[in-house]
Amino acid sequence: MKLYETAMTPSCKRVNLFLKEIGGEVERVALNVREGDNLTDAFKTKSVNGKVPVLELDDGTALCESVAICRYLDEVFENDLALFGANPRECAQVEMWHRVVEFQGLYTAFQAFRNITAIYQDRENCVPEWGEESKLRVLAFLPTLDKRLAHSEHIATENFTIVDITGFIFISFAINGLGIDVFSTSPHIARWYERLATRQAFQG
Ligand SMILES: N[C@@H](CCC(=O)N[C@@H](CS)C(=O)NCC(=O)O)C(=O)O
Repeated sequence: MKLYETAMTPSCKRVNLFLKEIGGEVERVALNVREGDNLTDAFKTKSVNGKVPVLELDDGTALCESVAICRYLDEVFENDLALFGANPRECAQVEMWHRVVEFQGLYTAFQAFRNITAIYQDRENCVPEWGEESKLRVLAFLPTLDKRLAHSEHIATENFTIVDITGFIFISFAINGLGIDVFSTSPHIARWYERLATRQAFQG
C-alpha cells in the first residue's frame, strides 16, 4: 500500500503519529499540496475529497479522510493499543470526543487558517470574516477541552486514544498556525500536551 502525503500538513501528521504509535510502516508518495499536486485529474480519481492524505491499497482501493485511514491501519498492523477504544463504552466515548474535537477544534481551526491567510485562494473562495469568526469559535472551544482535561488524564477515556492524537494536532495548529496562546489560558491542556510530547511516537 502507498500513503500519498504532504508530511508537514496537520492531517498527514495525524496519520503519521498514529502509524508510529502502532508501529506500522508504509510506502510513501510525497505530494506538494501548496504547488497543487492534489489538483491533478490523476489525483482526483484517487481522492474523493481531493486532499491528502490518501492511502492506496494493493487492490487499487483508495481511502481518503485521515480517520478512515487510521481505522484501516489499526486493523492491518496488529497492536494492542485499542486506539479506537477497548470496549463498547470506550468506543462510543472515542467516537463522541473525536467528533467534538474534530468539528469544534481541528476543522474549525482549518477554516480559520484557510480563510484568514487565503493560502488556497487558487482553489477556493476565501472569506476573511469567516476565518476570524472561526478563530473565535476555536477560542470558545478551548475551555471545554481544558475542563475535560482537568478531570481526565486523556480526552476520550482514561487511556490514550486516537482522540489524543487529533487533539495534539489541533492544539499544535492553534498555536503555530493561528498564533493562539493556548497554554496561558488553558493549564490543563498545557499539562496534557506536555505529557503527550514526551511519548516516543511524538519525537522528531
Ligand atoms: N478531513 C480531511 C482533511 C484533509 C485536509 O484538509 N488536507 C489538507 C492538508 S491538512 C489538504 O490536502 N490541503 C490541500 C487542499 O485543500 O487543496 C482528513 O482528515 O483527511
